[in-house]
Amino acid sequence: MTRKMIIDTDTASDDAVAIMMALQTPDIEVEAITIVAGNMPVEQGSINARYTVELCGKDVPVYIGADQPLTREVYRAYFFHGPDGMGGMNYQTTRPVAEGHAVDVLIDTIKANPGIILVTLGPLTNVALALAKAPEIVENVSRCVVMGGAACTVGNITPAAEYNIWCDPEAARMCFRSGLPIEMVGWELCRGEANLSDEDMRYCKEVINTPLSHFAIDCNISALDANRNWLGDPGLGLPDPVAMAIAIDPTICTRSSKHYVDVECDGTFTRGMTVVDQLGVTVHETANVEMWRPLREKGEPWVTVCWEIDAQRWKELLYRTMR
Ligand SMILES: [Ca+2]
Repeated sequence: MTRKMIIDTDTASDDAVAIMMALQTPDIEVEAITIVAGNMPVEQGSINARYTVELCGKDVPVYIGADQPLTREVYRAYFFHGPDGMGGMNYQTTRPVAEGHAVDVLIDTIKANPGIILVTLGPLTNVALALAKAPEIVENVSRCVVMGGAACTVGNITPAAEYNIWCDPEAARMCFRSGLPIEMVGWELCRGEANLSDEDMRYCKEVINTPLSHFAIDCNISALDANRNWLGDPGLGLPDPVAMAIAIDPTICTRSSKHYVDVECDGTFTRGMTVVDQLGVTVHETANVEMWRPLREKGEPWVTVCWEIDAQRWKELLYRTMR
């Protein structure tokens, strides 16, 4: 049986690999790709997504959405992904942008496909706008896999926050409070042994040696550099593809648990921090945790936090989709 999916993305190099993985998975049917502002302006993100769709030989429509966060000024990630978001490879496509606004497409597609899987690979602006317009869509989403946040650990854009959540914290808060069945895949899950090592990248290019395997590594050349020089990781970190791997095969996440998660919007040092009630302390009636009441009143914790992945199996899934 095929599973339906819709992908919301600020398509830069790791998003492109995640999109490729979904398109290359036989039992996944991607209904639409919606572009949000984040790493890239929406026009560039849409070129990168359309090029990826074309390279995979598919026909999935790509729609443009919000070109800035709800209330903040947008902050791009050129420093990380290169001027085009694709390591300076400047891929071009003749495929047109699909007509319609991403927010309406999210609403209509989710309404038309009960049980659909929503995967978010960028700031949550489009999804928050869709929820504001049509909160009932929450009921139709079977899983909402969010690449975003940092569960009880360091951030990547500030010491406290991961980029997607930090970029539009108000939107993220709306999503985390909405009741969407979020599976939070923090950026930390792509670090360390989940990085592609030099040997892994050589394997992709020389052993798998397909147009897709070359594409996946080539477009991430800036990201590889930034990951090593800015973040001190050993190789290439691929946050969006790790989230997509879990969306495709949930058993790649080997340890998870449900918690209340809220997003810091006002903090001087902690804007965009995903605050996870890991120990369940907010259930106690104390003045210290009064601000968690809106979440408690919605019922039991519903956000699934992914804590660990099987790094070898994530890589095997990635390799399979390159062939
Ligand atoms: Ca992204």
